[in-house]
Formats: sequence, C-alpha cells, structure tokens
Amino acid sequence: MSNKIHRILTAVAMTATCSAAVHAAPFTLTFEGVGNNAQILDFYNGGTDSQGNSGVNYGVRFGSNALGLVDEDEGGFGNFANEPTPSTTMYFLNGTAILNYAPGFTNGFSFFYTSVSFEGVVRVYAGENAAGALLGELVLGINSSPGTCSGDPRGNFCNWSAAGLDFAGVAKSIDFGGTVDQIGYDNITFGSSDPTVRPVSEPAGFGLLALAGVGAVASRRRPARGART
Ligand SMILES: [Ca+2]
Ligand SMILES: [Ca+2]
Ligand SMILES: [Ca+2]
Repeated sequence: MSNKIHRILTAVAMTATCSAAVHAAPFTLTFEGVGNNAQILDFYNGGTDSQGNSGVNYGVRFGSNALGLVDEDEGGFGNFANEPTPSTTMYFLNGTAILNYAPGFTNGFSFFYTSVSFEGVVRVYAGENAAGALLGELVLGINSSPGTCSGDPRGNFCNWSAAGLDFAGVAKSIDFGGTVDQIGYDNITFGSSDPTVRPVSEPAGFGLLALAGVGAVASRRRPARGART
C-alpha cells in the first residue's frame, strides 16, 4: 500500500496570476472541476488552472505549488476516500499550497484535511503570498490510518477532519502546509471559522462537527455518503 496521497508523479508546469472580485457572503472552494494534478492557479480567479479548466470567480488566486487531485476511483491519481466533496481535493508536491485573497477577509475560515503519517500546519498572513504579519496558526494532527476506515472503494487517506481558524486583523493569504504528498485539503470555506456554517450552494448531507477558535482541531469520522460502497 502506498503511504502517499497520490499514486503517480508528474511534472508540474508554470504559472500566471492576476486578481479581482469581492464576495462578501461565505463561499466554499470544493476544487470540483480542477484538473487531476493541475496547478489550481486562477481557477477561482476568473482564469483557469494549468489544464485550462475554470470555476467560479471568487477572486481567489493559488500559488504555483497548489495542485488539484482527483480520486483514483474517478480516474485520477488520488489515494484518498470519503472526501467532503467528491472527487477532487487540493495537495502539493513542492513547498506549500498558498491561497491569496487580495481583497482580504476578516471572519475566519474553515476547511477539511486528511493526513496519515505527518502533522500539517496552516498559517494565515496579513499580506499576499504568505508575507506580512502572521495572524494565526493551526497545527493539524494525523487523522487517517490505513485499515481503520473504508475506502470508496480505494484510498488510504480516508478520514477527513474539520478545522477552523479565527484571527485578528485582515488576512490576504493562507499557507496550507505539511509534508509534501502527505496531506490533502478540501472544502475551504471563507466567512466563518465554523465548518458547520455552510454556504447556500453547499450540498446537503454534509453535516459535521462544531468547532471554532484559534487552535481548534477536531477529528471525527465523517458520516457515510451516497458515493461510498
Ligand atoms: Ca472518493
Ligand atoms: Ca477513493
Ligand atoms: Ca472536493
């Protein structure tokens, strides 16, 4: 069994950036529609990922290390299961995955992650590209272990935990870190540090834990979804 979150290594290409748009209401980045192993780049910024796919323009721009990863059960390279929104997640093979939101945000954010062997860490900064003052930090404990949860049908990274982070000030970037190829992220929601607060567009049946505040991490098995077998 592989202990990496993706099955096949491929080279990643280069990048281009720009920024725009402000969305006041909470919104969630599910990564659905991002290409398998594509650089996410301007997928959520009115542009495209490195494979030419585009999503809703939320004014969110990703650094060149942030990659989409599709579940291998759906034809991608992902060694994961039970992802909050099937079948695409975010991971990285170099550095860390940096998210930039030029207008800035103030009301916290939440996300889901999976990790088998190594802790992860998420940091929030006042400037873009993980620069400026560090506004908050969250250490993410290991939450998955092969053999302790069911795949869908395959995937060793099979347990997803919700995490939320509040901070003081205005943030313009989030640094999703950890060990390369060892942690996956999904459902990044802006506008609340409480993962149970969902945008209107969020699919039903995605109920999970309640937690909020700096340093709060929880790990509970998410309920089975229809996609599981
Ligand atoms: Ca899946
Ligand atoms: Ca799977
Ligand atoms: Ca997803």
